[in-house]
Amino acid sequence: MSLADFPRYPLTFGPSPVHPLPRLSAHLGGAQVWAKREDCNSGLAYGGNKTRKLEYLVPDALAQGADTLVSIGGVQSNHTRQVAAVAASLGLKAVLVQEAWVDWPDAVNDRVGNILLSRVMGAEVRLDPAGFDIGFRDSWTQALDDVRERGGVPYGIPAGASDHRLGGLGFANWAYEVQQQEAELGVFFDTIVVCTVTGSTHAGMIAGFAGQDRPRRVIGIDASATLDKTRAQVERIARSTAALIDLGRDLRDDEITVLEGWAGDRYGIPVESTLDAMRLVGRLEGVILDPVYEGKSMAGLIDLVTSGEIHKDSTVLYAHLGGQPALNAYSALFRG
Ligand code: 5PA
Repeated sequence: MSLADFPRYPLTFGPSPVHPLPRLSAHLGGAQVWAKREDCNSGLAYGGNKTRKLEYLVPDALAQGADTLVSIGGVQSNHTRQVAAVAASLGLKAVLVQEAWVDWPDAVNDRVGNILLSRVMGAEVRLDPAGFDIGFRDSWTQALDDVRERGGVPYGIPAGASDHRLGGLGFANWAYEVQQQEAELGVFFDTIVVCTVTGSTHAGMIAGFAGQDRPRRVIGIDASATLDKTRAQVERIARSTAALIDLGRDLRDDEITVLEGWAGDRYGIPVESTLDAMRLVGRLEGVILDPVYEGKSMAGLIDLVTSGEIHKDSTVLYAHLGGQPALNAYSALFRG
């Protein structure tokens, strides 16, 4: 089966916007930096990268007769907020396990931002004390069982909609969307920079770009601070997605690049480079990044461009994957 053969339920506005970041590019004095904006890709609760992945999971959920989407993430998970929005828009229920992924002292951490939005949209939110882990969890299995016990038909969506047979398809499709937009804009992005945690965003891109003629670098910036798990998951999902869409060859190891150095010691806790990147892009471009994901991947991009690791002649596409609602739980960092 090729990618076009998989059913896709539209949840986005269409191709997400692509535009240059001229003041950031001038400031860095190196490569030309552009952004592709998954943070405004949909009218469903601000959208984001999961909305795009879910376009390929929803037909499967509907075909199975599901009436409840069951998923998992941290208290400020963007993913679970997008699951809540998609469920609402389809007339389904949502059960969300919200784990204590980040030990963050903000007094309103479990009341504002993403979790607030999920509650507004009617999701059943279950707070769970477990810490950060991108793997499968008993609490999630329990939530699936609870729905069945009540007589419902659950559809399980793992963390970040990643470790799922169809999880890589949304961003494999993104790769083809980029190719189309390049043709329209008369530009070629030789380097893509993307934040990676549960892995299927980056992995889907790798599989999608691998099917195109012109080679390019797809650089994943780790924001999990559990690099080995994330790298293994990216590799596994990239290979399974490539097989699923009949790439016709194995991926080479050099097509899978996850860089460390900008996550800090812990998932969800911004470090100085994260906050510097957020301020820089906010002040120069009026573009908002979050302290958990995009601030970290942008910090990576900034360093790679200024060090010349991404060459001066490069044209770089920064994948902005969303995440701004969580900023409400980090207000103390920006008071002074
Ligand atoms: C997330 C993920 P992947 O998990 O597909 O690697 O994407 C990383 C990522 N940017 C990048 C933003 C804004 C994200 O929300 N978020 C998770 C969540 O629960 O929100 C899955 C971890």
